[in-house]
Amino acid sequence: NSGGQRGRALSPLPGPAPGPPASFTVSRTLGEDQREYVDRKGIHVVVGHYLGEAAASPSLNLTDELVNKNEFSPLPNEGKDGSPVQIPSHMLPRMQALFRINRFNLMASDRIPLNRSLPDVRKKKCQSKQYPLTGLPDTSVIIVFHNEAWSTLLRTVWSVITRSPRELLAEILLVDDASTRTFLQRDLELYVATLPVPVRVLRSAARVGLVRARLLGARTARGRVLTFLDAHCECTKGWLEPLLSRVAGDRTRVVCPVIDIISDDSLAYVRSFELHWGAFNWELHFRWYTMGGSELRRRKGDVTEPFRTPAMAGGLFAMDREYFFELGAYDEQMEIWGGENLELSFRVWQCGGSVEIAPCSHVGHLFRKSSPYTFPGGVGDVLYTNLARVAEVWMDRWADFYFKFNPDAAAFRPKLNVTERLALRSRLQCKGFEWYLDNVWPQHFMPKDDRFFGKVRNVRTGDCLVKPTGKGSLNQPMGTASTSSCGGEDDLELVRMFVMTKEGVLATDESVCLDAPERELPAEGRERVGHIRPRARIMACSGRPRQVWKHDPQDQSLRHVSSGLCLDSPENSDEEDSMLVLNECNGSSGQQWTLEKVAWA
Ligand code: LR7
Ligand code: MN
Repeated sequence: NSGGQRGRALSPLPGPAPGPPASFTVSRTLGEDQREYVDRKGIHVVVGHYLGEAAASPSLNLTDELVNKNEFSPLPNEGKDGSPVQIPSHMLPRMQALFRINRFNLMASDRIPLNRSLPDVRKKKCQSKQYPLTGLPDTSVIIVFHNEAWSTLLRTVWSVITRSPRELLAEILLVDDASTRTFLQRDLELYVATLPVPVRVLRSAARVGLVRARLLGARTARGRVLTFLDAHCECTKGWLEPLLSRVAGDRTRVVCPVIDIISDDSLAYVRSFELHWGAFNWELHFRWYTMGGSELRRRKGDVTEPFRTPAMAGGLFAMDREYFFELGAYDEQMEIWGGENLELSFRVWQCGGSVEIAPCSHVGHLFRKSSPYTFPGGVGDVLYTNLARVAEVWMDRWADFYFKFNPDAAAFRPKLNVTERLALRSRLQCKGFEWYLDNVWPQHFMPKDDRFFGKVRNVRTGDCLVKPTGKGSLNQPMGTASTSSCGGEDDLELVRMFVMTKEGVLATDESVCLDAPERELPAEGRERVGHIRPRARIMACSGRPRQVWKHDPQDQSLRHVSSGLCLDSPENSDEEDSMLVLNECNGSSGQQWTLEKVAWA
């Protein structure tokens, strides 16, 4: 045996090559070959110097040897303190080829020591905060994986070991969801046996997906708290104590760390904004939203204080073990990936608990732009069935809304069997989704009886408002769609749907609002000419007066309250064709807007 050909050849991985897939939006170009993308969780990711479009290059036969754990030995200073890895230029072709295996820079990861150092990214106040260990429950850390790379998996484990107080760490459970890579078999077990804390490897014989894999771990866990992590995380200093102390204070709290970014390109550790909270859009895709002004001011008192979040990202959280099971654990009928984070979030909130983010706890997660693994049954079918289950069980009338506007998911509705989950919901006497919206997410932009939902159409042009998508979807001029495309009753495109609240906020999904500058008087000596008229833009909803509009059902004007100007689709707008601007109100048809209700449930 020449030593080269160990094992069978794996078939090339399906799906797109690295680099941004079509569904990603380039939000800005940073330099020659650096671009920033918004990934599928709405997080900004910089795709940098190593990988440009060029990375979509060489095809490679993925043999077992290639996906081996150790083609490159770690270098002591590589990735130190979370710094980006430098790859010598002669290795770039190899690096790009290896990227395809896990959809992140495997060569970079393999060159970083498994126990690399990371910066202490916490706020000063967090660093000095005391957490008396005697009062804290211990935890089992549960990490599920399917064909994870050796270096990322073991770096996750090492970061837990080196940065958790030993007395709080009952054990680490590695749950193998039917991986096929050989190094994750015996090699892994031999390796973990040498570690200074109990690490158990549990195996699922068949691919069960992350929900049932986590359940497998949870059922054998011995710690009082379950702490879940993805298999490509790095915990930073002091990550565990804030989570456990919140659970200790109230067992019905489900506590998430701040999720920092490990670059899929350079493996750099990038601290992310602490004051993000999670929710979702009209398609039930998880999204991050930024904490608003009043909450920010309230928090000035104590920046270490955990804050409530309507939803969790899903992968990283701590929860009391007994409470986890009392509350119905997970929906076992959920497959592979997706939806379980919303299901758990709704269930916790609606059934009496809370979900929160502890800003003093920081854990890095390696964000990828696409999944490296297979989705038995097809990615769409898997995700939509899971989401359909979430809607059907927890969302009441808003399930009808979801299915009406998401036909891909609606196709699965008749086939769902959610009897057991509905029984759980009534046994636990959980509150309804309206309660959730009103109390847990008062800033939400879901349709409701107290607000308008539908299309906003200009009388002169017949065009209707359309949410700008793609390229950096915020801070863009509000778009319009032509009469023909925003058609009639059967046009159910979500980009053309808007809500208008009692307060006069005109919003679309993902918490983006129609916005315009406060009255902008022309600078002295300057004429108020066409192109300096304030444009109507789409901005993150802020609750500020400049986002307040008033629609007059009589003259059909849509008035920008703080400036007194009217939203206008002016006739003579040659170069700014189809631009919406603010003008002095004049009653012209370009300033008339009809609010066309669309039934949603
Ligand atoms: O069939 C599978 N079996 C598995 O064991 C599929 C996946 N997995 C494992 C996988 O190896 C990984 O450890 O499950 C974990 C999550 O899968 P990823 O890392 O491919 O998914 P992700 O990071 O895109 O997933 C996010 O959304 C998922 C929805 O089901 C889960 O909730 C993930 O835990 C979640 N990750 C995070 O929340 C990290 C921060 C992301 C953000 C924002
Ligand atoms: Mn992940």
